[in-house]
Amino acid sequence: MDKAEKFYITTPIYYVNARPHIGHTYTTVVCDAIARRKRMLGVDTWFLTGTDEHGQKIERSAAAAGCSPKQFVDRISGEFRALWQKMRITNDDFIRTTEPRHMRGVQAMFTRLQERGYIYKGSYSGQYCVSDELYVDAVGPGAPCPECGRPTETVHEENYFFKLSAMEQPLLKYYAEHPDFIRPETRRNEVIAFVRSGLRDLSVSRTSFKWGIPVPGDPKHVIYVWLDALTNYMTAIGFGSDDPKDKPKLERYWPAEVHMIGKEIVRFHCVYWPAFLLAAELPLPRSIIAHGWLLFEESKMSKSRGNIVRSETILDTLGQDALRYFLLREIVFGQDGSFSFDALVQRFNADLANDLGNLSSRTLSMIARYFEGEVPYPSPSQRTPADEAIEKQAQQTIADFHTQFEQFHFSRALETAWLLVGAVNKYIVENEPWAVAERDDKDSKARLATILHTAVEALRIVTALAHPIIPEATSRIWTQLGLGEIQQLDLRGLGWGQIKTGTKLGKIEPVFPRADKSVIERMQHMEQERSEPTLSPKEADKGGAPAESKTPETGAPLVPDVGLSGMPSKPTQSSTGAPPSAVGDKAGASPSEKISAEDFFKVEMRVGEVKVAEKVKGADKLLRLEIDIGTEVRQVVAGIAKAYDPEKLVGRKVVIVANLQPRKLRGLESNGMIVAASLGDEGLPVLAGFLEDVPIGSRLK
Ligand code: ME8
Repeated sequence: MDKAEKFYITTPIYYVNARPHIGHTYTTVVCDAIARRKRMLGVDTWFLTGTDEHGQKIERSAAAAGCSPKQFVDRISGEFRALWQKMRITNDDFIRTTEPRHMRGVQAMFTRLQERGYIYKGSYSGQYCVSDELYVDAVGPGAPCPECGRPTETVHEENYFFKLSAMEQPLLKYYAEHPDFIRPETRRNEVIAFVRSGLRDLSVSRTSFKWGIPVPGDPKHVIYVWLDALTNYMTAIGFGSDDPKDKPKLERYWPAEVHMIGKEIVRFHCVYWPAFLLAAELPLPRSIIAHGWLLFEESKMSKSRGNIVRSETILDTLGQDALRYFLLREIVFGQDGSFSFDALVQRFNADLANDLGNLSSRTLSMIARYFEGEVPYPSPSQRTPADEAIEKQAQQTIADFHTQFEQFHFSRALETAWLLVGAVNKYIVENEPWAVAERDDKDSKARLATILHTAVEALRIVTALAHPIIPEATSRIWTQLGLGEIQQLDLRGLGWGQIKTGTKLGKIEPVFPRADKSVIERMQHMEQERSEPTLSPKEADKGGAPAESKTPETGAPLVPDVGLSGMPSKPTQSSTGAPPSAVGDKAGASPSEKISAEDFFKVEMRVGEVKVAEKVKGADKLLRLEIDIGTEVRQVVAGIAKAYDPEKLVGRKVVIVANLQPRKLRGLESNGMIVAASLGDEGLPVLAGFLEDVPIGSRLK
């Protein structure tokens, strides 16, 4: 490999409207593993991640949390950064789109496009999806976004436009000439079909909100968030900087070799970004790699669906290697894959604790016991076909692992490495070194040395290959092998027979203590505890979310059960999801039990508007509602079907308790409760409402 070779890899910059979850961790860990391996191959590597902090969505999330956008973005961006530090992610830089270096660079990009005649002023009238920050082809207020299905908003604005239509042919030409630009193939085909179907000019400025980067010379406008966000890949390495010190970095690392993204942002990266760069006469990234989604409870893990799992829960129980190994081994890269705590623990126990953990501890402890902790000399006269087979397999493993990893087949690469682990464990069992050690003759001693040498060599090779994926455990095994710091290892020369006879082993300790079943419950419990209420400014200042009070048995928040429909929180509610009883009756908190104002303030009630309402099959009391609460659209399953026709509810404002943990009713996730009075013995629900017009998202206090 050429010493001058360089490699620049990026993750998407994550929105700060949601706290990090293992979906974000997935992309970051994949990039981290790639970057670590590249460095081990002697490649000059630059790895960038960061946070995307502008736009209406963020502005609204901050308003909903009752704090300034700045306070809001500082807090959540800090959480991303802290998580990557806790996980020892090896990013070389962390870019925030609110940093001056970035803002300057985006303005420079805007000006560059303007100077080349690709930006003009016009007016836009149409639908906009705030959640995707996307102008969409949809008709009429509230029409669903074709990308995500959420209601769109109508905008009429004087805007700056980018001549995307002019880039149609240049883009198609570029895709044709660079078959590896978009991967995998399915995404490439989708993108080509999309561009072929025709591109319309793109509005690249907004005047309806302020939280963004001002258009140079026309500060009434802020620059479209995607033009802002995509440019991070260049501003982070010095684009737009006047400082001559930044120039070599930009020249060295741009264009990036890999932009790693999730499949939902392919259009922005594979159409808009290359179009901006072609128009700006700047080099395009070498490849955009789109992976699939991490699913939890059968749908994409995301804040709006309320089905997220936090990395911290796994880090604090099984450790980072368990999470990293799971993500790369269990999820077939490029496809969607499911996360479950059961599967995580199963993988951990089977592959790490049993297979690798056993190979390491039995091999090293036998060398300690029979050879005073020094790697023994393998006697050529004592080599058998079994030793040769292991050596051959190890050499093949190195070659295959590299090829598979380079092609982003992480799961297959790990499978290849673990086949070797399995083969060596079997070899040890079949060759019974413990029985050979019982025999007190010279040949037996030489045979024992050969067996353990074969085992330790294979262990060394697997440890080296697996290091970018499970850095902590492999560093420890490396030290136990007496080989010092694994970071010093150059993967380029990895081959059989390199461990020196007489190498003194380090202190032997177990690397992966087996996890018992209780770990699953512990993780599930931790997830419930960590479920996130929206931050108030006070909490944002404190740097943490308040712990919710919980009933000890159910883990449900201690919300007085006062006519809340939709998400039963008390065991007294029927399994059909019937509405809870009225104020102060048998199902609710006794009226004499007072709660503090502080407890009350923990309940986040918001005004929402029903966008979709429909009956739930097989449940005569339940309706499935989609309610827009300003920052997002929530699915709520409410026990109000006996009192309300679904058609009449659409467009109606309701009050929802927004910070309840999600629950499943009839297999549907319910993400909040609707506030209603509950009348008579039957508890007939009557929805709470307002006489005055109240904006969506307003908080009740
Ligand atoms: O889209 N499964 O930010 P974002 C797999 N700011 N990957 C997931 C995931 C899941 N369930 N959830 C999130 C944005 N991701 C923009 C990007 S880039 C110039 C601007 C990962 O916070 C995945 O990489 O919504 C996905 O593309 C990204 O997080 C979206 O992060």
